[in-house]
Amino acid sequence: MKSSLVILYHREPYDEVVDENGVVHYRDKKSPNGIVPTLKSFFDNVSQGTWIAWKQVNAKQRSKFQERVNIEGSNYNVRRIPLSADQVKHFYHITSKEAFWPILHSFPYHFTYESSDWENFKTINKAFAEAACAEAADDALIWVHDYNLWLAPKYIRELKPDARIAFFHHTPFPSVDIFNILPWREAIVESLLCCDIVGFHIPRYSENFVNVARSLFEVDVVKKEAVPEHITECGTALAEPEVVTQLRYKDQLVNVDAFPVGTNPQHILNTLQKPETQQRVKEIKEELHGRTLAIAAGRVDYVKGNRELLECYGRLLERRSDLHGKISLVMTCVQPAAGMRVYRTAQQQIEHLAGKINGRFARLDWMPILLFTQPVPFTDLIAYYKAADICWTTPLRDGLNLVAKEYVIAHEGKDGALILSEFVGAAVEMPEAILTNPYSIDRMDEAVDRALTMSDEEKAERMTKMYDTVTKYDVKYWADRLFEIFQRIEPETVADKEPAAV
Ligand code: GDG
Repeated sequence: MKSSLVILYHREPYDEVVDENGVVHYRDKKSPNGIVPTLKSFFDNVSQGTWIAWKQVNAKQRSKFQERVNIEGSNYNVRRIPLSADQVKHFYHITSKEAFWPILHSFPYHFTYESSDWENFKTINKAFAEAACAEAADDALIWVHDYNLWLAPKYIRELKPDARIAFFHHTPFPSVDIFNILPWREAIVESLLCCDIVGFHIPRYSENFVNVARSLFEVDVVKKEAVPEHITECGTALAEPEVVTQLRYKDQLVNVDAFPVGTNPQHILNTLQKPETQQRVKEIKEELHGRTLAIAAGRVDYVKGNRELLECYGRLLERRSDLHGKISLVMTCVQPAAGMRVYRTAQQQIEHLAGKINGRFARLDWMPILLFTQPVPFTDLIAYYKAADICWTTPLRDGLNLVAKEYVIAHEGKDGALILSEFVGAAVEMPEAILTNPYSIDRMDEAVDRALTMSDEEKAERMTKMYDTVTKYDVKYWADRLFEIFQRIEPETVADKEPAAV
């Protein structure tokens, strides 16, 4: 049976479990955290679905590679694209992370052209598109995720002219001057203009995309609208007053959507209520001996602003000796997959700075920074959020930033303080956070001072408003809203096109 919904995403949505007889079982991932379960929930609305992801295999594994995997007890299959280690390295670790990622996050000086392998990128995108088309019904909805698969829509449209194609960007989308640095810009944008919907987290990113498209091709703006009701229209770095919501390019009507992904508040609240989480919160508080706790959670990545955060913390301890022994910073700075040379320096910087601060200020009874370079279990993370007086999340750029939302939920709108970068998508959803500019030493210092001195009443007032926002615009809201938009796209909006020869 062909699928009426096909999702293309680089991560696999299942666990491989080997039983006592050595038989491999593919089971649905049970954790309801993160974006994968949200995307899988779209399969609830269809009778048959397919998820397409890549899988790294060696030559021996490839000979007996199982392309299609049936997920036990579910209504969807997984179609796996086998990639060699070398293909993964060039596709994911180099071309995506050294060429696209810096441009998407407005770091053009990190952009590396020489090592990029555009041909390999095209080959892999084409393989995803062919697999999607082989699995999809003629009028299926094919939903492509993130910049790793930028070219898939074009290949899909060539093979299946009547498919409804949607694309969602999880990263920021930069301004036209930055994006157009990419030497492959026309191919990328032309592919995105084959979609029925191109989605972004916030209006600024969708406006940037529209401007890029208009700079490269003759596209017509069909519709402009006000931004969603909870999005800031003016007064902060990523605010936008209105958005283009429809474009026409040749015979394709492109709906441009901007709506931030939400979290799963109930899962966080349930985790919080578990006896083991409550016990961890109690233990953390006991270990703190009344000290103020700040939490900074995230990955090692120069875009995440870890260096700027640590430098600010170092300055705080330098200028406020009264805080010595009275404040702790817990930083989870998870290492990226091995082999990404671009992150080696970022990681060394973080470890060096944390070591320097601890070396300068630590006492036998007080370590200013507790740095985790391996992921902490989810229950521990929630316990740290709950115990933390301050959540400090100040990336230089970030598509959205789920950490900020998770922290707000863990405090149930009652207490806590959120220091949030103006340059993350979530900043235009949560103006009640202590917004700051991580590029400015003064603004960062002011923000941390503000978090340390804000009255309990003001904290509660701000957190209540943010809690209302993140619980209303949760991941279910995002998913339901998108599903409604998908249903409104009629296959007929795609004008008469002949399928390409396969
Ligand atoms: C991309 C975009 C966009 C962090 N440390 C630990 C841990 N985490 C979890 C957090 C959170 C997730 O990692 C990080 O999510 P973010 O949204 O902050 O960032 P990215 O991973 O870069 O995600 C981003 C997102 O896609 C969604 O579209 O918001 O802008 O870059 O959920 O909880 N989890 C555990 N241990 C840790 O130590 N278990």
